[in-house]
Amino acid sequence: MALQRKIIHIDMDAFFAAVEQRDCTDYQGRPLIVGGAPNSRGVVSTCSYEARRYGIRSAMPASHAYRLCPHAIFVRPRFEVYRQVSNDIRTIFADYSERVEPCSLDEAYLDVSAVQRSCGSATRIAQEIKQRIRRVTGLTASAGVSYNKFLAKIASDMDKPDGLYVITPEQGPGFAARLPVGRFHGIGKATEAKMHALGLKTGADLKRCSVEFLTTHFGKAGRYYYDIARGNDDRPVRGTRVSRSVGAEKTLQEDIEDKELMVRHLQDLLHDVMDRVNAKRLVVRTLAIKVKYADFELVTRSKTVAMPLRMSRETLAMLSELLDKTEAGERKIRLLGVTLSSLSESENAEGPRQLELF
Ligand code: TTP
Ligand code: MG
Repeated sequence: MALQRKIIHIDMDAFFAAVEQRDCTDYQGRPLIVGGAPNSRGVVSTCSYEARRYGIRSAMPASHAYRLCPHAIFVRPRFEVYRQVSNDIRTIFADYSERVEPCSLDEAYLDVSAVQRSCGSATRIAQEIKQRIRRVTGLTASAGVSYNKFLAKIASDMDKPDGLYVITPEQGPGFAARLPVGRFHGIGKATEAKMHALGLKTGADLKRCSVEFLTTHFGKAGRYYYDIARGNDDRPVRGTRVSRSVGAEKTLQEDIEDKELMVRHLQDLLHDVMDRVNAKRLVVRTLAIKVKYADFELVTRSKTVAMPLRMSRETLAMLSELLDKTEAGERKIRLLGVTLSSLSESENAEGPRQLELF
Protein backbone atom coordinates (compact mmCIF):
# COMPACT_ATOMS: atom_id res chain seq x y z
CA MET A 1 0.00 0.00 0.00
CA ALA A 2 1.21 3.48 -0.81
CA LEU A 3 2.31 5.60 2.14
CA GLN A 4 -0.33 7.79 3.73
CA ARG A 5 0.10 11.37 2.56
CA LYS A 6 -0.29 14.52 4.68
CA ILE A 7 -1.96 17.37 2.84
CA ILE A 8 -2.78 20.86 4.10
CA HIS A 9 -5.22 23.18 2.33
CA ILE A 10 -4.98 26.84 3.30
CA ASP A 11 -7.64 29.38 2.39
CA MET A 12 -7.70 33.01 3.50
CA ASP A 13 -10.88 34.21 5.23
CA ALA A 14 -13.07 36.69 3.27
CA PHE A 15 -9.85 37.50 1.47
CA PHE A 16 -10.40 40.78 -0.44
CA ALA A 17 -12.77 42.10 2.25
CA ALA A 18 -10.36 41.20 5.06
CA VAL A 19 -7.56 43.11 3.34
CA GLU A 20 -9.81 46.17 3.02
CA GLN A 21 -10.83 45.94 6.67
CA ARG A 22 -7.19 45.58 7.67
CA ASP A 23 -6.23 48.73 5.78
CA CYS A 24 -9.15 50.95 6.84
CA THR A 25 -10.29 50.99 10.46
CA ASP A 26 -13.63 52.53 9.40
CA TYR A 27 -14.51 49.27 7.64
CA GLN A 28 -13.80 47.05 10.63
CA GLY A 29 -16.77 45.25 12.18
CA ARG A 30 -19.07 46.47 9.40
CA PRO A 31 -20.79 44.83 6.42
CA LEU A 32 -18.32 45.44 3.60
CA ILE A 33 -18.72 44.45 -0.01
CA VAL A 34 -15.84 44.32 -2.46
CA GLY A 35 -16.91 44.50 -6.10
CA GLY A 36 -19.23 46.51 -8.28
CA ALA A 37 -21.00 49.65 -7.11
CA PRO A 38 -24.55 49.13 -5.69
CA ASN A 39 -26.20 50.84 -8.66
CA SER A 40 -24.05 49.12 -11.26
CA ARG A 41 -24.42 45.89 -13.20
CA GLY A 42 -21.39 44.58 -11.35
CA VAL A 43 -21.25 41.63 -8.98
CA VAL A 44 -19.96 40.99 -5.47
CA SER A 45 -16.39 39.65 -5.51
CA THR A 46 -16.57 38.88 -1.85
CA CYS A 47 -17.88 40.40 1.37
CA SER A 48 -16.99 40.58 5.05
CA TYR A 49 -18.45 38.05 7.48
CA GLU A 50 -20.64 40.88 8.84
CA ALA A 51 -22.19 41.21 5.36
CA ARG A 52 -22.67 37.45 5.05
CA ARG A 53 -25.17 37.62 7.92
CA TYR A 54 -27.48 39.45 5.52
CA GLY A 55 -27.25 36.60 3.02
CA ILE A 56 -24.79 38.38 0.74
CA ARG A 57 -22.51 36.04 -1.23
CA SER A 58 -19.77 36.11 -3.88
CA ALA A 59 -21.00 36.47 -7.49
CA MET A 60 -24.34 37.97 -6.39
CA PRO A 61 -25.37 41.09 -8.37
CA ALA A 62 -24.30 44.22 -6.48
CA SER A 63 -27.83 45.62 -6.77
CA HIS A 64 -29.23 42.54 -5.03
CA ALA A 65 -26.62 42.86 -2.26
CA TYR A 66 -27.66 46.49 -1.80
CA ARG A 67 -31.28 45.47 -1.35
CA LEU A 68 -30.27 42.91 1.30
CA CYS A 69 -28.16 45.43 3.21
CA PRO A 70 -28.51 49.08 2.13
CA HIS A 71 -26.09 50.34 4.79
CA ALA A 72 -23.27 48.05 3.60
CA ILE A 73 -20.07 49.73 2.45
CA PHE A 74 -19.16 49.05 -1.18
CA VAL A 75 -15.51 49.29 -2.24
CA ARG A 76 -13.64 48.60 -5.48
CA PRO A 77 -11.08 45.83 -5.46
CA ARG A 78 -7.38 46.72 -5.18
CA PHE A 79 -5.83 43.78 -6.96
CA GLU A 80 -2.23 44.94 -6.60
CA VAL A 81 -2.59 44.78 -2.80
CA TYR A 82 -4.19 41.31 -2.93
CA ARG A 83 -1.37 40.08 -5.17
CA GLN A 84 1.17 41.40 -2.71
CA VAL A 85 -0.48 39.52 0.17
CA SER A 86 -0.72 36.46 -2.05
CA ASN A 87 3.02 36.62 -2.70
CA ASP A 88 3.65 36.94 1.02
CA ILE A 89 1.64 33.84 1.90
CA ARG A 90 3.28 31.87 -0.92
CA THR A 91 6.67 32.80 0.47
CA ILE A 92 5.56 31.40 3.83
CA PHE A 93 4.29 28.18 2.21
CA ALA A 94 7.61 27.73 0.41
CA ASP A 95 9.29 27.67 3.79
CA TYR A 96 7.29 24.61 4.81
CA SER A 97 7.24 22.46 1.71
CA GLU A 98 8.65 22.26 -1.80
CA ARG A 99 5.35 20.75 -2.90
CA VAL A 100 2.99 23.73 -2.92
CA GLU A 101 0.15 24.11 -5.41
CA PRO A 102 -1.47 27.54 -5.35
CA CYS A 103 -5.02 27.34 -6.76
CA SER A 104 -5.95 30.99 -6.52
CA LEU A 105 -4.61 34.15 -4.92
CA ASP A 106 -5.78 33.09 -1.47
CA GLU A 107 -5.62 29.33 -1.57
CA ALA A 108 -3.02 26.56 -1.84
CA TYR A 109 -2.41 22.89 -1.20
CA LEU A 110 0.77 21.80 0.53
CA ASP A 111 2.04 18.23 0.58
CA VAL A 112 3.88 17.97 3.88
CA SER A 113 4.30 14.18 3.91
CA ALA A 114 8.08 14.46 3.89
CA VAL A 115 8.37 17.47 6.16
CA GLN A 116 10.31 16.78 9.37
CA ARG A 117 9.57 20.15 10.96
CA SER A 118 7.22 20.32 13.98
CA CYS A 119 7.85 16.60 14.62
CA GLY A 120 6.31 15.88 11.24
CA SER A 121 2.85 16.78 12.58
CA ALA A 122 0.77 18.26 9.77
CA THR A 123 -1.59 19.80 12.33
CA ARG A 124 1.28 21.59 14.07
CA ILE A 125 2.64 22.76 10.72
CA ALA A 126 -0.80 24.12 9.78
CA GLN A 127 -0.98 25.95 13.10
CA GLU A 128 2.45 27.48 12.56
CA ILE A 129 1.57 28.56 9.02
CA LYS A 130 -1.62 30.23 10.27
CA GLN A 131 0.33 32.09 12.94
CA ARG A 132 2.95 33.26 10.48
CA ILE A 133 0.29 34.42 8.02
CA ARG A 134 -1.29 36.46 10.78
CA ARG A 135 2.04 37.93 11.86
CA VAL A 136 3.20 38.81 8.35
CA THR A 137 -0.08 39.93 6.76
CA GLY A 138 -2.31 40.77 9.74
CA LEU A 139 -4.97 38.47 8.26
CA THR A 140 -6.52 35.15 9.23
CA ALA A 141 -6.52 31.97 7.21
CA SER A 142 -8.31 28.67 7.67
CA ALA A 143 -6.50 25.37 7.31
CA GLY A 144 -7.72 21.89 6.50
CA VAL A 145 -5.53 18.88 7.22
CA SER A 146 -6.13 15.46 5.78
CA TYR A 147 -4.65 12.61 3.72
CA ASN A 148 -5.75 13.86 0.30
CA LYS A 149 -6.62 17.07 -1.51
CA PHE A 150 -10.36 16.52 -1.64
CA LEU A 151 -10.73 16.06 2.12
CA ALA A 152 -8.17 18.77 2.99
CA LYS A 153 -10.20 21.29 0.99
CA ILE A 154 -13.46 20.25 2.62
CA ALA A 155 -11.73 20.49 6.01
CA SER A 156 -10.47 24.06 5.48
CA ASP A 157 -14.07 25.14 5.00
CA MET A 158 -15.42 23.39 8.12
CA ASP A 159 -14.27 25.78 10.78
CA LYS A 160 -14.08 29.20 9.03
CA PRO A 161 -13.01 31.85 9.87
CA ASP A 162 -9.59 31.33 11.51
CA GLY A 163 -10.25 27.61 11.51
CA LEU A 164 -8.12 24.51 11.76
CA TYR A 165 -9.89 21.25 11.03
CA VAL A 166 -8.43 17.79 10.71
CA ILE A 167 -9.99 14.81 8.94
CA THR A 168 -8.13 11.64 9.93
CA PRO A 169 -7.91 8.49 7.79
CA GLU A 170 -10.41 6.85 10.16
CA GLN A 171 -12.90 9.70 9.74
CA GLY A 172 -12.43 10.21 5.98
CA PRO A 173 -14.84 7.61 4.56
CA GLY A 174 -17.62 8.52 7.03
CA PHE A 175 -17.09 12.17 6.27
CA ALA A 176 -17.38 11.65 2.53
CA ALA A 177 -20.50 9.51 3.01
CA ARG A 178 -22.31 12.25 4.96
CA LEU A 179 -21.42 15.02 2.53
CA PRO A 180 -24.15 16.39 0.22
CA VAL A 181 -23.04 15.76 -3.38
CA GLY A 182 -23.03 19.50 -4.11
CA ARG A 183 -20.12 19.92 -1.68
CA PHE A 184 -17.89 17.48 -3.59
CA HIS A 185 -15.07 19.16 -5.44
CA GLY A 186 -15.79 19.16 -9.16
CA ILE A 187 -19.57 18.70 -8.80
CA GLY A 188 -21.15 21.89 -10.09
CA LYS A 189 -24.79 22.93 -10.14
CA ALA A 190 -25.65 20.97 -13.33
CA THR A 191 -24.11 17.69 -12.13
CA GLU A 192 -25.68 18.18 -8.71
CA ALA A 193 -29.12 18.52 -10.32
CA LYS A 194 -28.52 15.42 -12.44
CA MET A 195 -27.48 13.45 -9.35
CA HIS A 196 -30.53 14.61 -7.43
CA ALA A 197 -32.71 13.47 -10.32
CA LEU A 198 -31.13 10.03 -9.98
CA GLY A 199 -31.87 10.06 -6.23
CA LEU A 200 -28.22 10.66 -5.31
CA LYS A 201 -28.11 13.23 -2.52
CA THR A 202 -25.06 12.31 -0.44
CA GLY A 203 -21.74 10.52 -0.61
CA ALA A 204 -23.43 7.46 0.90
CA ASP A 205 -25.88 7.39 -2.06
CA LEU A 206 -22.97 7.62 -4.50
CA LYS A 207 -21.19 4.83 -2.66
CA ARG A 208 -24.04 2.45 -3.39
CA CYS A 209 -23.52 2.95 -7.15
CA SER A 210 -21.23 0.75 -9.22
CA VAL A 211 -18.41 2.27 -11.28
CA GLU A 212 -20.30 1.15 -14.40
CA PHE A 213 -23.45 2.99 -13.35
CA LEU A 214 -21.50 6.18 -12.57
CA THR A 215 -19.44 6.14 -15.78
CA THR A 216 -22.58 5.48 -17.84
CA HIS A 217 -24.21 8.58 -16.38
CA PHE A 218 -21.24 10.87 -15.82
CA GLY A 219 -18.58 9.68 -18.27
CA LYS A 220 -14.97 9.67 -17.15
CA ALA A 221 -15.77 11.68 -14.00
CA GLY A 222 -17.78 8.67 -12.79
CA ARG A 223 -14.59 6.93 -11.67
CA TYR A 224 -13.58 10.02 -9.67
CA TYR A 225 -17.01 10.20 -7.99
CA TYR A 226 -16.76 6.49 -7.16
CA ASP A 227 -13.44 7.14 -5.39
CA ILE A 228 -14.27 10.35 -3.56
CA ALA A 229 -17.51 8.86 -2.22
CA ARG A 230 -15.15 6.53 -0.31
CA GLY A 231 -12.88 9.39 0.75
CA ASN A 232 -10.22 8.36 -1.79
CA ASP A 233 -8.42 10.86 -3.99
CA ASP A 234 -4.93 10.21 -5.32
CA ARG A 235 -4.45 13.48 -7.22
CA PRO A 236 -0.92 14.71 -6.46
CA VAL A 237 -0.13 18.19 -5.17
CA ARG A 238 1.38 19.68 -8.29
CA GLY A 239 4.10 21.71 -6.71
CA THR A 240 6.21 23.99 -8.78
CA ARG A 241 9.53 23.81 -7.08
CA VAL A 242 10.45 27.34 -6.19
CA SER A 243 14.07 27.41 -5.13
CA ARG A 244 14.54 29.18 -1.84
CA SER A 245 17.53 31.24 -2.82
CA VAL A 246 19.74 32.22 -5.70
CA GLY A 247 23.38 32.94 -5.08
CA ALA A 248 26.80 33.37 -6.60
CA GLU A 249 30.27 33.56 -5.12
CA LYS A 250 33.76 34.32 -6.24
CA THR A 251 37.09 33.14 -4.86
CA LEU A 252 39.46 36.02 -5.46
CA GLN A 253 42.74 35.50 -7.26
CA GLU A 254 44.51 36.89 -4.23
CA ASP A 255 43.38 37.96 -0.77
CA ILE A 256 42.31 41.62 -0.73
CA GLU A 257 41.87 44.27 1.94
CA ASP A 258 40.60 47.20 -0.19
CA LYS A 259 36.93 47.64 0.76
CA GLU A 260 36.02 49.56 -2.39
CA LEU A 261 37.29 46.70 -4.47
CA MET A 262 35.25 44.28 -2.36
CA VAL A 263 32.11 46.34 -2.97
CA ARG A 264 32.78 46.27 -6.73
CA HIS A 265 33.08 42.48 -6.63
CA LEU A 266 29.85 42.28 -4.65
CA GLN A 267 28.10 44.53 -7.18
CA ASP A 268 29.18 42.24 -10.05
CA LEU A 269 27.87 39.25 -8.16
CA LEU A 270 24.61 41.05 -7.39
CA HIS A 271 24.09 41.89 -11.07
CA ASP A 272 24.60 38.26 -11.92
CA VAL A 273 22.12 36.85 -9.37
CA MET A 274 19.56 39.60 -9.97
CA ASP A 275 19.55 38.68 -13.68
CA ARG A 276 18.88 35.06 -12.78
CA VAL A 277 16.07 36.04 -10.41
CA ASN A 278 14.49 38.31 -13.04
CA ALA A 279 14.75 35.60 -15.68
CA LYS A 280 12.73 33.32 -13.39
CA ARG A 281 10.15 36.07 -12.91
CA LEU A 282 10.70 36.07 -9.20
CA VAL A 283 11.00 38.93 -6.77
CA VAL A 284 13.26 38.95 -3.72
CA ARG A 285 13.21 40.64 -0.37
CA THR A 286 16.34 39.36 1.34
CA LEU A 287 19.88 40.25 0.38
CA ALA A 288 22.76 38.40 2.01
CA ILE A 289 26.49 38.61 1.57
CA LYS A 290 29.04 35.97 2.38
CA VAL A 291 32.57 36.87 3.39
CA LYS A 292 35.39 34.39 3.81
CA TYR A 293 38.43 35.81 5.56
CA ALA A 294 41.95 34.86 4.55
CA ASP A 295 42.02 32.33 7.41
CA PHE A 296 38.93 30.62 5.89
CA GLU A 297 36.54 31.80 8.60
CA LEU A 298 33.17 32.40 6.96
CA VAL A 299 30.52 34.96 7.97
CA THR A 300 27.23 36.02 6.42
CA ARG A 301 25.20 39.18 6.90
CA SER A 302 21.70 39.73 5.58
CA LYS A 303 18.91 42.25 5.41
CA THR A 304 15.23 41.75 4.57
CA VAL A 305 13.14 44.61 3.26
CA ALA A 306 9.39 45.11 2.85
CA MET A 307 9.36 45.93 -0.86
CA PRO A 308 10.95 43.71 -3.53
CA LEU A 309 14.60 44.49 -4.12
CA ARG A 310 15.57 46.04 -7.40
CA MET A 311 18.85 46.90 -9.04
CA SER A 312 18.75 50.38 -7.52
CA ARG A 313 21.17 52.66 -5.73
CA GLU A 314 19.55 51.67 -2.44
CA THR A 315 20.15 48.01 -3.07
CA LEU A 316 23.76 48.64 -4.01
CA ALA A 317 24.17 50.73 -0.86
CA MET A 318 22.94 47.74 1.15
CA LEU A 319 26.02 45.82 -0.02
CA SER A 320 28.35 48.36 1.63
CA GLU A 321 26.14 48.45 4.72
CA LEU A 322 26.31 44.69 5.07
CA LEU A 323 30.04 44.66 4.41
CA ASP A 324 30.49 47.25 7.18
CA LYS A 325 28.99 44.72 9.58
CA THR A 326 31.92 42.40 8.97
CA GLU A 327 35.60 42.78 9.72
CA ALA A 328 36.39 43.09 6.02
CA GLY A 329 39.19 45.61 5.51
CA GLU A 330 40.61 45.03 8.95
CA ARG A 331 41.00 41.44 7.87
CA LYS A 332 41.87 40.24 4.41
CA ILE A 333 39.24 38.48 2.34
CA ARG A 334 39.61 35.44 0.09
CA LEU A 335 36.01 34.90 -1.07
CA LEU A 336 32.86 36.98 -1.52
CA GLY A 337 29.30 35.87 -2.23
CA VAL A 338 25.83 37.31 -2.72
CA THR A 339 22.59 35.43 -2.09
CA LEU A 340 19.04 36.59 -2.73
CA SER A 341 16.20 34.88 -0.88
CA SER A 342 12.59 35.35 0.34
CA LEU A 343 11.68 34.62 -3.25
CA SER A 344 8.16 34.88 -4.56
CA GLU A 345 6.52 35.11 -7.93
CA SER A 346 6.59 38.47 -9.64
CA GLU A 347 3.38 40.46 -9.20
CA ASN A 348 3.87 41.67 -12.71
CA ALA A 349 2.55 38.91 -14.94
CA GLU A 350 4.12 40.47 -18.03
CA GLY A 351 7.57 39.74 -16.77
CA PRO A 352 10.34 40.97 -14.55
CA ARG A 353 10.35 44.51 -13.32
CA GLN A 354 12.11 47.02 -15.46
CA LEU A 355 15.65 47.46 -14.24
CA GLU A 356 16.23 50.84 -12.79
CA LEU A 357 19.02 52.66 -14.60
CA PHE A 358 21.62 54.47 -12.61
P1 TTP B 1 -12.84 32.55 -1.67
O1 TTP B 1 -11.73 31.91 -0.91
O2 TTP B 1 -13.83 31.67 -2.36
O3 TTP B 1 -13.69 33.48 -0.69
P2 TTP B 1 -13.22 34.43 0.49
O4 TTP B 1 -11.78 34.27 0.77
O5 TTP B 1 -13.65 35.83 0.17
O6 TTP B 1 -14.09 33.93 1.70
P3 TTP B 1 -13.96 32.56 2.53
O7 TTP B 1 -13.68 32.99 3.94
O8 TTP B 1 -15.28 31.89 2.40
O9 TTP B 1 -12.83 31.78 1.92
O10 TTP B 1 -12.27 33.54 -2.75
C1 TTP B 1 -11.07 34.28 -2.56
C2 TTP B 1 -11.19 35.65 -3.21
O11 TTP B 1 -11.45 35.52 -4.60
C3 TTP B 1 -12.31 36.49 -2.66
O12 TTP B 1 -11.93 37.23 -1.50
C4 TTP B 1 -12.67 37.36 -3.82
C5 TTP B 1 -12.34 36.55 -5.03
N1 TTP B 1 -13.57 35.98 -5.62
C6 TTP B 1 -14.21 36.69 -6.64
O13 TTP B 1 -13.74 37.74 -7.08
N2 TTP B 1 -15.39 36.18 -7.15
C7 TTP B 1 -15.96 35.03 -6.70
O14 TTP B 1 -17.02 34.62 -7.19
C8 TTP B 1 -15.30 34.30 -5.65
C9 TTP B 1 -15.90 33.03 -5.10
C10 TTP B 1 -14.12 34.82 -5.14
MG1 MG C 1 -10.89 32.37 0.96
